[in-house]
Amino acid sequence: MENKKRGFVFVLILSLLAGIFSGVKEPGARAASQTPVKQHGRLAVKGTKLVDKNGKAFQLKGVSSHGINWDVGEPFVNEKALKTLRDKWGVNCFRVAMYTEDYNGYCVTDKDSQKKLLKTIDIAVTAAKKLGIYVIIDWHVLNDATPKKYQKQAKSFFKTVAKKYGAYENVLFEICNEPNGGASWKDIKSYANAVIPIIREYSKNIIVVGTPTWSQDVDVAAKSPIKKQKNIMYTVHFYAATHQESYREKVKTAVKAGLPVICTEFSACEASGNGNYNFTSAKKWLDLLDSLDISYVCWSLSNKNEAASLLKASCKKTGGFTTSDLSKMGKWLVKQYTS
Ligand code: IDC
Repeated sequence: MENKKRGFVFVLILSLLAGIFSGVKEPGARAASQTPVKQHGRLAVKGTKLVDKNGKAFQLKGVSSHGINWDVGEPFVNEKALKTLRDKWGVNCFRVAMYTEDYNGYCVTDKDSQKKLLKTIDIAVTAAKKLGIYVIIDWHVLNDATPKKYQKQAKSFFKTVAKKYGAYENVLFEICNEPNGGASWKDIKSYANAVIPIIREYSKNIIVVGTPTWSQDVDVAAKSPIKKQKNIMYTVHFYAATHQESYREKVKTAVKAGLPVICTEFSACEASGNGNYNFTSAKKWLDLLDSLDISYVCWSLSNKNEAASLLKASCKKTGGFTTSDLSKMGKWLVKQYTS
């Protein structure tokens, strides 16, 4: 080959190789350029559906922290853990759950602990923003039964977090996890009508409202939804070994009546968070929710020795989990989210 031709072929090969290698990015960099939030932006409600910035139906597939007021919850709320969830578990949403009345809950603890709880929420929101995943700030009403009990504290809490994070595209607000006991839909609505306008001063993002009987009665909420507010969703929670066909019917009824439903908490175990798994029932639930484009979030990222924990009790890592760190529930979930 003449020198000139040889030179040409050499340059051609070099440019081909350069082309190939410029397409091979470091996995982290690729993930960052295509994060769920970059792709889907600010979410909204259209009819019964959660939609993305292009108005297309969009499903959140998430994991919830355990209570950040407990040491089985708080340590797992960190960027490294959330990155593993995004990159290896197929998760696009993290729920940061802060109990209000149970042990060390926001409304029953001292000022220093309250500051620490706010700091943990900040870690979750900051990490989620950086990683481009959605984050739900959850006011975890449980032992307190009615959200009316700490309405004053809730108003002040949501003012703080909405002011701080309300402009972020990736933040959702869940204003009462599971009203129960005597808390009627009327009580919940009265609470929601007090808290929603405060959030709306700073944010147009999705607000999730709990429903009566531990967030099971979406059919009841559907009969009388909250008026004059946009981007409101109503939550149904299920623990598949306890809640079966009749509870799935409630979801169908609610959606048929036009209610935008989201599932911010579920597991395949019993409602106690423990006991047996029923993966057949759990699969039926996810199939139903998929068919209706309903988002779901699994309880919980913890190594507590209970069935709902996604990590084994022996897992001492707080991030960078591998398959061997996952409980039976964790393995099942990752399979659902990644296949
Ligand atoms: C459970 C935790 C458990 C904790 C308990 C406190 O898994 O470790 O001791 O709360 O009462 C819910 C609640 C959620 C529960 C979960 C399992 O929203 O807080 O977590 N559950 O019982 N609703 C139905 C089930």
